Amino acid sequence: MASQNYADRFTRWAVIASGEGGGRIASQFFTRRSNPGIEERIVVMNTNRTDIKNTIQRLEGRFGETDFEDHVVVFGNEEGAGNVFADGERLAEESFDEILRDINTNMGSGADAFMHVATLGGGTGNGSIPYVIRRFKDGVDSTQYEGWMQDIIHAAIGVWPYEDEPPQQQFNAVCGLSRLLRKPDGTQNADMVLLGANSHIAQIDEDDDPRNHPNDAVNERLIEAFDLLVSGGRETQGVIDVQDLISVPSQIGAYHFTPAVATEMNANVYNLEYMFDAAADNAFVPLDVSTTKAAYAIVRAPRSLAEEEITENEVSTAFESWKRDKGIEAPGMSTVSITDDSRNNVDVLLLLGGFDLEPLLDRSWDAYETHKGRLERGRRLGNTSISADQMQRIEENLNEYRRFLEE
Ligand SMILES: Nc1nc2c(ncn2[C@@H]2O[C@H](COP(=O)(O)OP(=O)(O)OP(=O)(O)O)[C@@H](O)[C@H]2O)c(=O)[nH]1
Ligand SMILES: [Mg+2]
Repeated sequence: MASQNYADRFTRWAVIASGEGGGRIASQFFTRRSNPGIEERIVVMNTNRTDIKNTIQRLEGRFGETDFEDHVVVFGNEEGAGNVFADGERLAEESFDEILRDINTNMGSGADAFMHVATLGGGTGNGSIPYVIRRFKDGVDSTQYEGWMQDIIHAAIGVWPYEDEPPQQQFNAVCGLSRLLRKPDGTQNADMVLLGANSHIAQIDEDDDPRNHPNDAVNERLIEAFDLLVSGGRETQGVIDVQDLISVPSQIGAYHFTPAVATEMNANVYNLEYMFDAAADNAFVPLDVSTTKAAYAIVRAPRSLAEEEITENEVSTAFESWKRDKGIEAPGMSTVSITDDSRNNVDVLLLLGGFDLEPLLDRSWDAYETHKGRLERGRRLGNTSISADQMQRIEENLNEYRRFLEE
């Protein structure tokens, strides 16, 4: 990539959101003046026209007119998937050609990496996103689509339901995680799966305005983490690009991550190791940090600091020593991303990967079993039934992925 212009040296990310929650998370991109690394490459899919309309109205009521509407893709001829992921998947399957075409027309001259966004508690986002990723990974028709469409990196953000949500939502989440990680045949699906749990993210800052819905703070934090991730792949001294994030984790078969973020840390007060600690305390899912199998750190600092105290070397040394201190034996990298912010504040994103999933799944497993039992007893919930064989593969794929983590 030697002779390209400045913009071409960044990873060209695209955001593909599906479902109501996914759409609301992605809607924040339309409230900003610019989206570095993403530009106009945003698609918000839904099966439910009313959901989309509400999201747009709510957004424009707060921020004025946006061009959200130009990025909307409605698929399927049913109003929503009624919390049944098998329905969401079927609708995406039926409309896959249109979805692909609409994605294509929203991508300008192409993209290098997709960030797929879905909540895992519902039917539309959860049903369609793992399916769309799988179809891309299996290869889209090369006679119909441009070269860039064949060879994209697929990362995903999957959002876990609140702890107090009913069994069906928890069941969906467990199945959604399995399907993001693995195709039905047991091979790898997404190149990287970023997890965040609603209850966990919502309690990060107890100063949140209680008049707001906790989703608002959660959605903002998710986008903040994504912004930091994108910033790590920009023209800095050392760069962590998406290729770096996916290659080692995929090789070791542990490619789920969670972001852990600390922002606006005053560099005159705190040292880097303290900042890493603060970030790790704000991980987006419950986890035992010492079980991390791959770890990345992206430190965003104003130029003046990056040249003096927060250099690539300092960050790398501090990160290695922080990992040792936490008992983390994991490959990974660190980088400094520079802002032209005049304040002395530093933002830190840790991407912690391959950690033991037990603390997260523990909260949902009983509910998962409860709902699975209802399905097995033949209670029809939704139009599409999940066959016993499909169900078994979904569960076995997740169990096998977890067994692999223990090795
Ligand atoms: N973080 C976050 N979670 C949300 C938001 N909206 C809904 N959720 C969660 O998402 C799950 C429900 O999924 P939805 O996104 O509403 O469902 P959907 O993808 O539209 O699918 P259907 O409505 O079943 O067609 C629940 O676990 C909610 O707690 C949101 O704006 N932010
Ligand atoms: Mg919905």
